[in-house]
Amino acid sequence: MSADGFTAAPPPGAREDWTIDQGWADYTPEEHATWDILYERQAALLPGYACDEFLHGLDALNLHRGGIPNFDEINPELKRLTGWTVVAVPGLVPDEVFFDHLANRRFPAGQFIRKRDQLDYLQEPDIFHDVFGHVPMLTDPVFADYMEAYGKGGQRAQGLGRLQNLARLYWYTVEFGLLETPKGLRIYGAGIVSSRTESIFALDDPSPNRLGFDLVRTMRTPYRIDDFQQVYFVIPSLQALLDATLQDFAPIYAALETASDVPIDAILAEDRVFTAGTQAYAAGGGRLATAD
Ligand code: HBI
Ligand code: FE
Repeated sequence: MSADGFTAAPPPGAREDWTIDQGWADYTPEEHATWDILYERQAALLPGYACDEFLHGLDALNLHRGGIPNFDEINPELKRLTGWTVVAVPGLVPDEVFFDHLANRRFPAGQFIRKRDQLDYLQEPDIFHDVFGHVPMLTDPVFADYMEAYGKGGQRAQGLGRLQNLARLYWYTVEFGLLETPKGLRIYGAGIVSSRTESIFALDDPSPNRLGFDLVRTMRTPYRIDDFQQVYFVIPSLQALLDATLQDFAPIYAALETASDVPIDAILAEDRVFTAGTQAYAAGGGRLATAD
């Protein structure tokens, strides 16, 4: 939001709600091939890493047909399963626009695909991150409700000036969340499943802390957008995640006004510890820039 309180105007060619046509016919053969490369290596890696709900969603939407998915082909099935649709946007959209889409069960997905020299990492969400990473989980009815609740909560958090806390919840769940299953820890976060290197790091590397999810704890923990996470939070079930959000956040936000941030690598006495990480990766300065 700008200083005068108005949302930035959509860029030329975009609608009032920042959506654009996907323009599927205009993707080049090289762009379709980039999707295929990314798809093939993630699909090969993810059994044993991603949670069953994610893998089922990937199948349900038939995302493996080859090339960049056409939203007109995904949407009827997604809509039938959970009432969600995917809409195309130019890239990051203002927070309030983002929340309004989520609150109405529309997921805004970047229209563009990354270039070949950025296969492993980019900060702006492209169509591979948004569609491969986020959309499969939206086929799960419980997760679908959680995302809508997040959109509605975002609108309230903005009014209460606590957006930073809610954004941390999004980061540590929707983007970088882990799920405890009878088969072991599994990934459900879109930022992890859409990254080959972070999928391996998040589950297998001894560096990061892996701690039980707690709503307030998560909201007190800063995050990094430039490298692998130093802490991942583990939910016991998607239902438990949804249940945690079905309460009035106003008293929590009020308490957070005076609560301090938890250092990103800290383990608290009350944390449920899955992994007490060595933090060796972060201490070594990270290596994302030279990954692969
Ligand atoms: N826009 N397209 C897009 N995708 C996002 O994930 C996104 C966004 N705008 C704001 C935003 N995320 C976050 O800052 C909010 O969750 C707070
Ligand atoms: Fe994302």
